[in-house]
Amino acid sequence: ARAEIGVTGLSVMGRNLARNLARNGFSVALHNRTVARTNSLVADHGDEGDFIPSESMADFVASLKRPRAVIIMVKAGKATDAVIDALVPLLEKDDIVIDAGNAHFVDTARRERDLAAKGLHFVGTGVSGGEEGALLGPSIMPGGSAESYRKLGPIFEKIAAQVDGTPCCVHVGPGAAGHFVKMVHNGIEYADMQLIAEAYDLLRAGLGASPAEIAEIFREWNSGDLDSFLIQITAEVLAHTDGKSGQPFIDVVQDRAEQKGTGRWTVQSALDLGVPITGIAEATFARSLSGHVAQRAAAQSTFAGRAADTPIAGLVEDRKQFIEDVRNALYASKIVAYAQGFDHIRAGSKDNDWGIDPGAMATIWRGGCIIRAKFLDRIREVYAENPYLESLLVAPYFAEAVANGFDSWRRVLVTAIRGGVPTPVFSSSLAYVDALRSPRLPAALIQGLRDNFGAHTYQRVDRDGSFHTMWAEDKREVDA
Ligand code: NBP
Repeated sequence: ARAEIGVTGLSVMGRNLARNLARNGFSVALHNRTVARTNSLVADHGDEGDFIPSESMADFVASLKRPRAVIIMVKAGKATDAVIDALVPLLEKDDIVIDAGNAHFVDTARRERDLAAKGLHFVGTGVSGGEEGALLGPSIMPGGSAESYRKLGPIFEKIAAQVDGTPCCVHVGPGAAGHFVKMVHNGIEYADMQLIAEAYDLLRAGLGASPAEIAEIFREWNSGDLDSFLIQITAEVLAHTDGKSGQPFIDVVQDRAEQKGTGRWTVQSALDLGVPITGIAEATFARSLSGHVAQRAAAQSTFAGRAADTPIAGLVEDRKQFIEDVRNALYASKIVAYAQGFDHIRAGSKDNDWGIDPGAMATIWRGGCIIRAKFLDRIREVYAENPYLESLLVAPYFAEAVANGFDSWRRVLVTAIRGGVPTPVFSSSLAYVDALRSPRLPAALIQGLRDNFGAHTYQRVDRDGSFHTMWAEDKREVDA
């Protein structure tokens, strides 16, 4: 046995991860349910490093040095359980099973418990960066035991993306911490993409600009605070012309956004933890809404187009100002989405005793992953200064950016609402900040109503204790 690490599941992600490992000098055992994939990897890239292919799971396990480290990179869900079931009987105490797919963290927690009972380490690991990241350096978010990280850390840190000499990989925390953080990362990605889409929609409707012209605006934005991978590829996608029709590519793509589940899981978990991640939730619902084709058709014929009194183009007087306003609103909304995502990570960490360092997450997301951005350096700095910050929003740098954006944000939303352009994440993000900074919320009325119909009691502003008003009687107040 000579392989230092193994990969089973050699579709696009596993194949590229295995190549990345081999190119970095590790000897890699290879396995895939369908042998043809293993063979084609060796045929196409066998010269890139030391690959040890096996047709059977037993030979694959036998080719690994002990304690063994096996990466599973298959379709998340049943396939992962099938592979674990085939693998585990062949393993021995202290071997490490790494699930690098997009597993639901609840499944990861279950699998870790099951394998721990057999003396095995199970390491649920988030991997972000898509196909290219897997090959050239992803952002890696491993959970599992500290002991397993002692072996895996040096390998993962070597194959991860590097930013300013720092690897985009850190031991996130025990148990399912890694997959939890990857899930929230994807949730933030949903919000980020929806915000970009709303900005594009506003610019297109407000300026009557072509996708190619809007691509230029995004290209310019990418040289400032908004500098990020997603803004960069937005410019690329908007500038692209469809080869078949000669139309802008964006106009020949069906406007129904798909999802694989990580956004939904993020929102479900946030509901359980009571964390208001409004941006991610609105972004997830916006994708769902886009897919409700029959409802959209019915509403379109009922309300005729955008149903606005004044088309948005007629509302934009100063084009330059409008572009700047959209930019500021996008940046402020993005800060809100990240603030909410980091709140979610902190709540999940507290609930599960994971001890996740939020600043370390910002650090490992600076490179390799889909949400990589200059902005994450700021988040890293903010948490380095104060890891117990109440909210990213109140850190001086972000507070200033949000406060500076207020006027733009409101102007853009007034224009969007009058012109009938839907901006769920721009809007809900401003509402979130306005609610947080309100000295008094109408939640007091909710409490009054709850006490009225259900005797749910309330607290007073001027006295300690819980109280109930006898609504159906003489409305006297009693201690509850
Ligand atoms: P897929 O998610 O398309 O899965 C294909 C792989 O799963 C193949 O190797 C296939 O084997 C194997 N597999 C299946 Br399906 N059912 C199996 C079973 N019952 N037993 C054994 N193997 C089985 O591959 P991918 O796109 O490379 O993604 C791999 C993982 O990485 C997923 O969890 C994904 O969510 C995650 N991820 C993907 C990206 C991305 O950008 N694509 C990014 C980050 C994370 P076969 O060849 O025999 O059919």
